[in-house]
Amino acid sequence: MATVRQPSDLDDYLFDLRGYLILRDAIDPELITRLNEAFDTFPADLEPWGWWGNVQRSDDGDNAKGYELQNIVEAGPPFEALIDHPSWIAYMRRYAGEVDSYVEGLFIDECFASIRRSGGYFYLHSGGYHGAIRGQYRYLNGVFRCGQVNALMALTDIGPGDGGTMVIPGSHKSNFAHPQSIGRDARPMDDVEGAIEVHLNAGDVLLFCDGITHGGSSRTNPEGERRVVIYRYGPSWAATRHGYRYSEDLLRRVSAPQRKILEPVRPRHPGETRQVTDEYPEDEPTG
Ligand SMILES: O=C(O)CCC(=O)C(=O)O
Repeated sequence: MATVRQPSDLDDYLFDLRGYLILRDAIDPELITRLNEAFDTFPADLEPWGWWGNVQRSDDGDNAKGYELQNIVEAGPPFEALIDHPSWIAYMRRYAGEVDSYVEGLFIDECFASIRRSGGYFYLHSGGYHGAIRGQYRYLNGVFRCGQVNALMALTDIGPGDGGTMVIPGSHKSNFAHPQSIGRDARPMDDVEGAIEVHLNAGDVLLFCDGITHGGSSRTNPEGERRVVIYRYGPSWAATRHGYRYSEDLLRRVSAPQRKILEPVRPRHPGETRQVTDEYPEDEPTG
């Protein structure tokens, strides 16, 4: 069993200050290889909004110049290994898991694979100003209460010109709209004052509160592609953002702790005698 990486005092300090952390070497090379091999099998001819099993192609318009697959946890074992990955799961629990409350726990409300090719970018969005509660950053009375914390996992090296994620450090607490921010109008972030581009090596993970102003820089390198997987974690009571439902096969196959993240609130059917205080018995067999 891999060691669970725990957030340090410095992690807490930097996450609070900046709204993001970089977890270096978070995914071991063997899993990176398996994830890249899985990417190689994605059907290239899948139409936008076409389905591949319980996974749907869902490109961000034409801006990303690439290929996105939503509900990617349904695409096989390497993606299942990411659900409660030991390098970041303790961070997610601490920052978004409603610690020390009656609804303690996590839920993955969106997960997707993203390939970005030359010319692609992701527009500037989010930030503390008029931020949705879903993406909020909060630390109060000794506990974090973030509405959503993302793990953006690099499967390829992402350096200058590769279309790296951009963030405005500290903007998760911003009380003002960025003067260069003009809404969801597909504006790239490249020349936005205060924004920095995050460079990652394959295996690194960018962990960020969704309330930070962020986006993706324009990919200028003509060759190759940027490959990332993004899992968004929220509190146990959250709902799936786009309405995807995890299949019974997946829910049966994964481990009990993983199932609890995918389906923290068990559906209740007429005739069941489970008490409401017995929402998710730990000893329930999952196979
Ligand atoms: O693709 C990226 O680097 C940024 C992704 C993003 O903006 C998001 O997940 O909300």
